[in-house]
Amino acid sequence: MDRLKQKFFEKSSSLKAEIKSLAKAHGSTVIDKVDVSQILGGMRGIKSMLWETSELDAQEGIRFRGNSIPQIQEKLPKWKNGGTQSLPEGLFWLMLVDEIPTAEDVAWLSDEWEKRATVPRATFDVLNALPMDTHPMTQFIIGISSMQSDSIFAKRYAEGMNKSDYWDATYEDAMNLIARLPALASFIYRRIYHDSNHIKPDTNLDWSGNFAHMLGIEGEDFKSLMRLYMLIHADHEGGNASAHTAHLVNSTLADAYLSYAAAMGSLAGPLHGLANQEVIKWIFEMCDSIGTTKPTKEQIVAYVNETLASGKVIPGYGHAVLREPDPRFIAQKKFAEEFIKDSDYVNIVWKLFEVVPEILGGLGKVKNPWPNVDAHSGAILVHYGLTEYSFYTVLFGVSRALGVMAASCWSRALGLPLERPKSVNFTWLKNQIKND
Ligand code: CMX
Repeated sequence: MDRLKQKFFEKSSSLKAEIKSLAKAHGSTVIDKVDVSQILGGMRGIKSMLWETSELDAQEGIRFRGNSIPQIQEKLPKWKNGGTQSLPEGLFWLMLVDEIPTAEDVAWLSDEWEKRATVPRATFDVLNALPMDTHPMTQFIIGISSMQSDSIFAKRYAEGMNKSDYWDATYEDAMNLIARLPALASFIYRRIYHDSNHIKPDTNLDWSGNFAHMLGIEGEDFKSLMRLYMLIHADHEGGNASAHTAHLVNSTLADAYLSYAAAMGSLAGPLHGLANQEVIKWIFEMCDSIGTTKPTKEQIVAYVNETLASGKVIPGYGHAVLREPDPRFIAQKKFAEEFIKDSDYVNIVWKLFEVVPEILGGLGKVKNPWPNVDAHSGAILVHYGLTEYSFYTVLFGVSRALGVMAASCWSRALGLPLERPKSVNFTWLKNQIKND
């Protein structure tokens, strides 16, 4: 058993036993109540899912095993050959076993993913058969699904695997799938935007550094950006649409490939991960409409108001849980302040940060007028030459695999059951209110 798997087995076995006895002793303890606005309002805030890897606080933002973004940036090891950012390999380790890894652990995980990174030829053939204008997220989902025939979980399940081994097969699938994603995603990028001029992996690099290399954007700063990007998008507790989708699908014992492909379908919606492409598209349209890439604050305010008046949302602003500026936005802003001098699009993002919250706040209905993670990422990617914004959500998706795959390992190790909440119809709801 490898070193990470061994640790995971020990940690998850003891929690499993604890959960079993807690369920027996306190199964009927009432934790929370549900009100009508939650039923009608997209189940906001209903506590109904176990998710070990991270938790989201409305004010403070995401905490990975109790660690905020600045804390993980400080505690997690960086690339052994230099680089300014902590490695997402370390975050996966932390999420999976609740321990800060050593530099040696992280180097081991980089090597392990490198060994598992081969994407099957058939997947490339499937992708090459798709029309070039198929959205990159759709290609990504098809690519992931096409690898499902390699699922160790599905194979062992068909052979009659004992349920006490589910966690083991899930761990193997999770590790293989994560390892393959940079090659899959960069294949899609190079196919669509660089005439299928593919770049071989650099086996001396870490997972994100190699991803940056295979995308074809060289330079240490872009590698650092990819490490940061993969770190901050990885997990946002279990209730967000992509994580929840993975959790739901995986609860049927659908394997990691099927669960993650389904999660990517959720991420591809404009209210969720697609917002990162929508933000920069909207900024480009604003610049075209105003006729400059250096708009004044007054021009920006007018454009924001125009967008709202036409019945559209301001992409990159608002959140279902957060009630303060997203720490993931702040982390990217700090990166841009340190590494990017004089980018018109980054300056626009910062001007938007100054004016949009007041405008949205003035509408009186928006619960969170602050920027979320998607408000900043596009402008930085454009600065480094990754201008093809239809691809941006794939980057988000590669990172999100770290959280949802770690969580799937936990779900199978803890033996969490099939997810099955109760739906009601409107008549039932009205009668319930009347009877109350
Ligand atoms: N611009 C304009 N109106 C907004 C808004 C925004 N950015 N954010 C919220 N609102 C509106 C909602 O559309 C809703 O209006 P109606 O009552 O007319 O339907 C009202 O304000 C109340 O919504 P809310 O409770 O504040 O927000 P929700 O929890 O329902 O939705 C979110 C959250 C993210 C979908 C929403 O803020 C939004 O659409 N933002 C823009 C898209 C975006 O950036 N999504 C990315 C989120 C992060 C991620 O998952 O990647």
